[in-house]
Amino acid sequence: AFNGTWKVDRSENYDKFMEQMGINVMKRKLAEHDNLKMTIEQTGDKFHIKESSTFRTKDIEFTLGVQFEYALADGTEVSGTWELEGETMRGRFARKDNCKVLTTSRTLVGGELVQCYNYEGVDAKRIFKKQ
Ligand code: MYR
Repeated sequence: AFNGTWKVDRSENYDKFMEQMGINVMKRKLAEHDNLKMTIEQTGDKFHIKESSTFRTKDIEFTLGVQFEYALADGTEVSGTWELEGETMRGRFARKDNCKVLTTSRTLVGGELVQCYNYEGVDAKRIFKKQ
């Protein structure tokens, strides 16, 4: 159901979330307009995601429930897993630099893909439209 190409349409509280992550104001301004696009290809419990933004293009592969490493666009390295809970993908990732946990989820709401983020008490959302 997540398969397809998703382009970010709007964000909620994303600036505050990035601030909590320790990202400086200049990078935050650029990140607000990153034109993030994700092409998601799910085959069974395996996912292949092609991520592209004004920062980079990146290929990500993971299996549900299996730990993997990922570097955020600002270089912050995290390690964790995605799980499927009903129709919702739930991710739990620990930063390698401080061991603090970032949780995230992906769910489909009215034809849009809603990705929620939480880090140290701050929640944000990014909402994607299918291309
Ligand atoms: C993926 O499924 O796209 C790869 C794994 C995602 C890991 C967690 C993503 C959190 C991204 C937060 C961006 C925050 C920038 C401060």
